[in-house]
Amino acid sequence: MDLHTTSKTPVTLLGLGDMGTALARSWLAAGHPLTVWNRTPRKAAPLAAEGARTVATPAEAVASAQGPVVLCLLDDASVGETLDGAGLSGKDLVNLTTSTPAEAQRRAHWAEERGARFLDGGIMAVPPMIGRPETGGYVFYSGDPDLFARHRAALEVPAGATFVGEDPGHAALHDIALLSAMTGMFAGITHAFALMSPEKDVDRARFAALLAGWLGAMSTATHGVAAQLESGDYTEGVTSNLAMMAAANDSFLATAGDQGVDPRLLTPFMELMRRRVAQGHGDEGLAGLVDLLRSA
Ligand code: FVH
Repeated sequence: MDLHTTSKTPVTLLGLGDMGTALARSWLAAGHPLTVWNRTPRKAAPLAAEGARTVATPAEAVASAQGPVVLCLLDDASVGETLDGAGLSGKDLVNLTTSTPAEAQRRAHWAEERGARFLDGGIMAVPPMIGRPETGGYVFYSGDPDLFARHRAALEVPAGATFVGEDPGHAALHDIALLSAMTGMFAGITHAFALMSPEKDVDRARFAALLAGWLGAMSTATHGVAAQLESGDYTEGVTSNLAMMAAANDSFLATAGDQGVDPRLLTPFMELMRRRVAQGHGDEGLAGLVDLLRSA
């Protein structure tokens, strides 16, 4: 595509793995001039056939960039290797590579030292969700707010864009917080199916639908925790208090034993609840457990 025949922001993309390729296709489909580079060049060939311009080196890609230089690589180390030797002065870097908050902060500082503007991103989507707004996928961004504003339209092509602050580590922190919560949910799902699995007369698909509905309904607990942490009153709005929940844990453990299920995915959280109740906070909701975790 001729860069001068479209008003769409030209995008440069380094990294054509599963996610990078999905991002590339969304920009091409939306008519953005796209320049791509990948360490293994053969992965760029299908995109070249679809209209992308391919270049031989990251330095060449960055040098010719007239819009955001998006990185979607394996990890922070591969970002450093890829950009080593590229002339970054005056360039707009948007790093969608999964990083820790500390890595993102260091990378932002590293980029600024080299004269580049920097935005970090945490992708809350899997490749099939890219370019499909109806799936609800989005990307957390943090770092330079002017850079986000300047390239927002292009960045919203693959998935929604949610800016979470000027601290470049905040996108990664939001990303990892959500994924950590997901890990806890997956642990619960695993335990629930283990409890049910000896029962040959239980329809798994029906149980799965019941479980999904229940998890969805319970997920609104997030708002109660936020309100309690904000007000400092951990009894605010409590409908199911810790003492009641901790007492019910005995039934959960007994049932796990009866069904031959190892309770290890639940017991650390139950122990936290027990400690908070023992400290005299049985009338609270979940917010006090946040304090317990932070003081561990
Ligand atoms: N795929 C997913 O479901 C998740 C969804 C949430 C966000 N992640 C993160 O996105 C980054 C890229 O993920 P990906 O799915 O594209 O990953 P791969 O398919 O494994 O591709 C990795 C690309 O990185 C290149 N690469 C690896 N090491 C180096 C290096 N030292 N120097 C230069 N490039 C490197 C690799 O190149 P090649 O192997 O094809 O030559 C791929 O382009 C990632 O941070 C996820 O956590 C995806």
